[in-house]
Amino acid sequence: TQHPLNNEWTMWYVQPHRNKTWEETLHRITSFKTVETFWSLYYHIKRPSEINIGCDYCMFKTSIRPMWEDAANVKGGCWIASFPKSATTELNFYWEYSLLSLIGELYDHSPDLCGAVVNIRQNTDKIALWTSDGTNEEGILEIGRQLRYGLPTVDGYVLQYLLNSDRMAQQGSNVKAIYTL
Ligand code: M7G
Repeated sequence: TQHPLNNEWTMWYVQPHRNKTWEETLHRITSFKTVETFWSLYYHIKRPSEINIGCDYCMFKTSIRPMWEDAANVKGGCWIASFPKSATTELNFYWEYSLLSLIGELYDHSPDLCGAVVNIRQNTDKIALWTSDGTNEEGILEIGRQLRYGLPTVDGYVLQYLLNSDRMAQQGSNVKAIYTL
């Protein structure tokens, strides 16, 4: 027997390519809606620390595209945690924790959640959980507090909530967090 999830989810992969727009580099891997199909996908693909620099994984509710422009994201934002390149165990663990908290609907405000993204980059890797309502302070903070439990307790780790509209408008430059935990 299969154990149904509350939502159907889709896993995506971003592989940068110099002759393509960002949207063209976004590839859908597969969708799943049971605990068993989640785990068979998860064990089949590489851990975040094993994928190439410049690449991302995204896991979003199937109805939501993993981009700022989607109707579910345009007024939302995300909690972002950064990991030094040496922290591969922490990165992989936190990615797993984030995915399980999404599919398991761990939060009172789970309906606000859209998905999760891991960015593998040259200097610092990042994991972000995207929520749909950047004005729902109570929901954002409840989700942020739960997310803190999965982060290493050593200093240097902070969670910052950024609005997607600010990230869209200020590409490249430093976007100011509206909440920090
Ligand atoms: P990033 O991959 O989120 O993080 O954004 P990084 O700065 O650490 O690499 C890199 C670039 O990808 C952005 O400046 C955009 O040009 C493009 N990009 C990323 N996202 C998530 C989006 C998106 O949702 N929509 C669009 N149009 N471009 C995006």
